Formats: sequence, C-alpha cells, structure tokens
Amino acid sequence: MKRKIISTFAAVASAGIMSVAMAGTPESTDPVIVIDNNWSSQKVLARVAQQLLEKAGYNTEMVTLDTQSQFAAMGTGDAHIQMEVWEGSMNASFMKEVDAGRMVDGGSHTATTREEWWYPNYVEEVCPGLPDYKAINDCAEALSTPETAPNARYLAGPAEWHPEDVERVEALGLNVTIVNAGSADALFGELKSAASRNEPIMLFNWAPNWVGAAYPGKFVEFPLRDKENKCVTDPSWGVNPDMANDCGAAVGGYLKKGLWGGFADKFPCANELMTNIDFTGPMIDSAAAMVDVDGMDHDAAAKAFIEKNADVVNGWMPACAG
Ligand code: TMO
Repeated sequence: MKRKIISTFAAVASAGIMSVAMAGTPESTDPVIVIDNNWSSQKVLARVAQQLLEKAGYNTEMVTLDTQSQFAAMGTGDAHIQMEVWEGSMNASFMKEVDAGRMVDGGSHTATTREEWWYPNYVEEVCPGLPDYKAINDCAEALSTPETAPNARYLAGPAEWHPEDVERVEALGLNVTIVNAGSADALFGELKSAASRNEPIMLFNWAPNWVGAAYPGKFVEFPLRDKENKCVTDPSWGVNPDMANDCGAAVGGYLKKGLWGGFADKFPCANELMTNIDFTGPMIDSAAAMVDVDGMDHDAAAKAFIEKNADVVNGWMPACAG
C-alpha cells in the first residue's frame, strides 16, 4: 500500500515536471544565434552551446564573425552568444557594449587565459635571455629569417586578433618584423615545421590550447599590464612615457561568456543554461586537441565532448529546459 502511494506520487510529480518543462522551452522559435570564430576551442565550445540549446528545444543558427566586429553585432541583437570572450584580445570592445547596456557579461569560466608571444623551449639555446622581452633585441639575428633580417621575426596570428602588436613593437623599441599567419592552422603549421628542424621561431600562442602539451615552451615576459588598462589608454603610463601599449597582454586573464543585452528577456531558460556553462582550462585544452591533434571536425568534437563530460554537462542543464 505504502509503495503504491509513493509510486503514484512519483508519477504525478514527474508528469508535472514534464508538462512545465514542455511549456517552458523554447520561449521563442526564433533561432538563438551563436558566434563562430576562427580557432578550434572556440569553434568546439560554440557547438557545445548549440547542441545543448537544441537539446533544450531551441532553434539555433551559427554566424561567422571576426573578433573585432563581433560585439557590435551582438549589441544590436544580430548575434546572441559568444562562448569565449578573451580578456587579452577582446576586453575593450566587449566592455564597450556591456557598459552601454547592449551586451551582458554572461559570467566567467573557471579557466583563466593568456594570449602572448611564445617560443618552444629550444629557442633558449640561441637566446638564453628569454623569456625576458629585452633579450629579443640581443638575439634578433638568431630569431630572424631572410624575409625579416636583421630584425627578429614575430609570427602573429591573423591581424584581426591582436592589432595592438604593431604599436607594442614600436613602444618597446623592438627590432622585430611582424609577419601575420592567415589562420591558426598556418600559425601552428609553421611551429610544427620549425620544431621538426629545431629552428628558432617566435610566434603567437595562447592558453588554454592544445599547443603547450605538444610543444613545451614559454610565453615571452613583457612589462606587466596594469589592472586599469592604463597601459592602453594612457601613453604616459609604463616604460615608454610617450606611447601606449608598452606592456604585455593580461596574465591570468578572464574567459567570459558574452550575451546580447536582450537575451535573458527573449530566451530566459537559455539564459540560465548559458549562465551555468563553465569550462575549466583542461576542458578547453581537450576540446581544442580533439580537433587539432585527433583530427575530428568541430561538430563531432562538440558531440564527443558532451558525451565524455556527461556528468558536468548535465549539471549545466537548467530545470526549465524541456
Ligand atoms: C583569441 N585567441 C585565443 C585566438 O587569442
């Protein structure tokens, strides 16, 4: 008798939860628009969000945008979700939209970040003063290529990622020529080929990423950036009294989720899901490695990530998700 009452109660309760959930999502059949950028972890995380939103009943759409123009599009509601807002490259353009009320800070991932000039450890054999940036001028020749000699070569990513590099080179008086790789694949393709010949190379890298585990190396240590970002906004701040950008990118920078300002009103349950999502550094390392080391495509990597991390991912799904 007792058992019967309990099971009847459980059936009613679960039916009740089901009907609430069915009525809950999606609050609108308009697509939730997710931003797709041009490096692997972001592409996988964007698809993890997309697949979880679809599991919760939402229609979704991916839109490809670059890191500099994306937040203006989010401010006007033409895009809704950015899974990786990196402090080192996006703080100013992101905060501009947040401060204007057009975007919302969707919360920080547990992962902290760094985006900086980097080299594989064997480069210290020809440039023992590294990782101090002042060593670069002393070994410019060793870090040069025929294209840049007598300057050192810095292989940057797509110019869109870190436009401040140009001013940094001048502000710090570096004998460096910046060469831009067209894509993340091209950037790390050059690392792979240089490393196979033990050839000196200085290039852009970031963490979390798959690269550090495959190629032991270090970030170049530039003058530390101040918390208020006066390095960028106030030329008189820092080692060069006449120029801004005389510092490195943020160390231990944030990694945030960015949301369109109208997101919580239009898609309240999706907003709860986005707020709950929280990637650690090792989770992002592995998301990138699935693509760049294991050769999976981004959709399959996202699906595999969700399966591998089912316990954590299920914990992100809010009760309101149908
Ligand atoms: C935005 N990125 C991680 C490529 O520096």
